[in-house]
Amino acid sequence: MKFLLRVCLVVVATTWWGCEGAPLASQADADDDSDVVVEVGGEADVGGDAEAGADAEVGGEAEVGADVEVGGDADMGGDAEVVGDADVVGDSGVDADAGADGEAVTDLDLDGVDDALEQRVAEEYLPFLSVDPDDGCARSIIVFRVRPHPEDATLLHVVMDRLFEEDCGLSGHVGDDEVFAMTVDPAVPAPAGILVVRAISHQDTLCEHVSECGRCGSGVEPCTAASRGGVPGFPVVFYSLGKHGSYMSEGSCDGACFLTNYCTLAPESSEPPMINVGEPGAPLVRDLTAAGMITAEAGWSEADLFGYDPWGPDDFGGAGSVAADLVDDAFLTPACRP
Ligand SMILES: [Ca+2]
Ligand SMILES: [Ca+2]
Ligand SMILES: [Ca+2]
Repeated sequence: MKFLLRVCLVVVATTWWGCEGAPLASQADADDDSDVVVEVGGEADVGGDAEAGADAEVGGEAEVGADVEVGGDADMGGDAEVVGDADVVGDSGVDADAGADGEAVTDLDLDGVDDALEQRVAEEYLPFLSVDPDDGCARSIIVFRVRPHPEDATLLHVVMDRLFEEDCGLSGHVGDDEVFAMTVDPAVPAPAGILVVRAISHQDTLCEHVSECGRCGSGVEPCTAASRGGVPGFPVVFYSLGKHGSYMSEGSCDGACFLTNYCTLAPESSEPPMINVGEPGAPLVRDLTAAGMITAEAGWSEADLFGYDPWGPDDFGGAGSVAADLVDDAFLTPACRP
């Protein structure tokens, strides 16, 4: 079946999302019976008027407005402003279709991608995550962001921010944010659809190291690969023992940062709970404790980390700002193809 969403965000002073040109179309076949067609563009769609029904469908105007401020600050230094609104065309058609077979298209974060597809991509295209079996502070979650790739809307850009309760390496601290990002072709099943992965360890320090690998032809190193869920060929993200610096190869990790980082290929991928936090203009999560991620029940005990807002201005404990991580262009992996 085919769902048609027409979504346009006009974002002043931002370049990551083009609405002024000819419509871009992306068609993602994530499963056998669901085609999600996304058309972006057309001033007419936005300029008409934001329908009350459409706004209600996507979560309410008040929420959109409030959220935009956060995204603007984080992404554009406070200059970004959404002047248009998301207009979901064909609500009745979507609803009717949903009633027919029990599936619904939901796009609460207003990026034009079915949120269910975002979730599937995060789960199915997740790399092999190698945490050292001897790591003494591995308690963690992943907050992620999936959106159309800004340079090619037929691809998806995925940012995954792994939040550890603690960095227990040299000069450790409570809270630890370690990011990798990737470009995914949702039309190609994993792992082949994982086109390129980039990790940055110890970002903005003397120890910063950028590593990238993938299937994007010349100039991009092939990834170290491991089996995930019995399927071979998944790229490996290495987290250094205790410090959790992330690297795309064991060789670039071992001895890194003045002999403080060492990695090993774990026997199993370490996959913590994951949550889609939405987009800067339309967050899905504002409190990771209320969302059931950072909770005493899950074993978390550092009071500073409870109630953390992944889109708020605060740092994650003694680590960096998650909101800044999620919009950091340093993690914008290329829109390349094999
Ligand atoms: Ca979405
Ligand atoms: Ca998204
Ligand atoms: Ca760390």
